[in-house]
Amino acid sequence: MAKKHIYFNHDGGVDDLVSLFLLLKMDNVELTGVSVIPADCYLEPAVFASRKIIDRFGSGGLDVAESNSRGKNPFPKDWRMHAFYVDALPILNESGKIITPVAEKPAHLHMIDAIRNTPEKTTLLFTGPLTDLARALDEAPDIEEKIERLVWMGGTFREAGNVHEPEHDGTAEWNVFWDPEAAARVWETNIEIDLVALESTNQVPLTLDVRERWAKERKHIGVDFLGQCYAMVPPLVHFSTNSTYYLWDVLTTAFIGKSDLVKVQTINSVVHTDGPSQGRTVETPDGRPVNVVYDVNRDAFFDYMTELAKQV
Ligand code: AGV
Ligand code: CA
Repeated sequence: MAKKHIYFNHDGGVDDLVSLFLLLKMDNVELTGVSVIPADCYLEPAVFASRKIIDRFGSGGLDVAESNSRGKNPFPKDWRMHAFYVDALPILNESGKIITPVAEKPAHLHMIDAIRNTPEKTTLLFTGPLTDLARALDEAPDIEEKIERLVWMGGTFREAGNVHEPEHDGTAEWNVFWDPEAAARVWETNIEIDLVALESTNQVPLTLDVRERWAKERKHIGVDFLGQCYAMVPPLVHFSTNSTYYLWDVLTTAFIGKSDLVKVQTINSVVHTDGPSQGRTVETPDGRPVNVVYDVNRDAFFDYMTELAKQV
């Protein structure tokens, strides 16, 4: 089987870190690099957790790059704390040592090297803001032709986003809102973009039945890890609130490993970079095309991620 070459840039949330774990378990994926941007996380615990996940569940050969990018609109502190909880899980600290090193270069330069040093084209998986990609493209425009595609969790084409902040109208999704200019920069390129937007993830909230399933199957160490991680964040019970957790990034990652879990449609769009709608992605006939996931086989998705977790 020809493996896909994946470079993964994430922002240390529970679902970002679970995504890293699952990528390491996909037999059709070769990870060529991992980097962490301090958007929906604090950098230090997110990098520690990433290195420990690679140690525990990977097969070596990777380092983890730290991003020095800064966003325009910071994430809420409560959410950024999640990386500390994952980093502290006993299963990641059993060995008492960390082997996977921190890369010498910052994330955007690390990614340029990884793309240039991989003979095949690289698929980029981004589950946080696009800042490091925008910077890499400015620094090394030559990498564009070696990018197979960008698979990104970001945006929404509905009225209601998930940003509920002063001076904003609520139409944006957080990964765009953190750095709208970066998304707009990537929109200017000819890179093929597959988008998991908020409407794509509405069918995969964290629910109690999913938690129960992972609890029942916790004899598998990887399934127990899923259960421990998703014990940290609030599920959908009666109605969706601002803190309700969806499997945003995990769906995006599953799309890489098994694209027939979802249906995709092409939408032409632009990114708003200023004012009360900053970070909003809007459909417009003369906008740039993106392939948006609009339907998910929910049961097959949860089966897939749970089976991957049993591969430990
Ligand atoms: O907007 C979704 C993005 C995803 O990349 N993140 C979380 C996922 O990693 C931001 C976010 C939105 N709502 C959240 C978020 C919440 N309730 N808790 C934590 N992060
Ligand atoms: Ca994320």
